[in-house]
Amino acid sequence: MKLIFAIVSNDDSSKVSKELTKNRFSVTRLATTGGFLMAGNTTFLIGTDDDKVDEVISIIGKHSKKRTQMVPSSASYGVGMYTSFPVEVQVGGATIFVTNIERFEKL
Ligand code: 2BA
Repeated sequence: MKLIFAIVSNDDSSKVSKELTKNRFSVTRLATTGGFLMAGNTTFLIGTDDDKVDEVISIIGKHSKKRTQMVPSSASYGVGMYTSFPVEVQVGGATIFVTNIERFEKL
């Protein structure tokens, strides 16, 4: 058995959740925050059989869009003056970790 952690943009999370549930996967959604952008995202926990991992990843990938976001950055002129300018960062589609589960119980 595997546990999949999938970090998805909040904009895609409803669709991802709906599609996983429709395909009979059990899903837990956590409200999380990215450490770089400090923006909300959604982390899905999905426990599933080894042979279903690719199907889960394919569903998540199909419904998670890549997008760009502007974030403020700063540069120094070397004379104690700083200026702020926006830089483009690419976010998503999804960041996925797959881990082994030693034991699974539902009591
Ligand atoms: P954030 O940490 O808010 O990162 C948002 C996007 O900013 C990242 O998109 C990446 O393009 C960029 N970024 C992140 N850290 C950076 C840094 N130190 N310098 C420059 N650019 C940086 P994604 O890679 O698609 O990540 C989306 C979200 O997935 C992340 O939000 C974070 O919540 C999570 N994530 C990504 N990689 C992770 C990892 N290795 N471990 C844990 N969480 C991760």
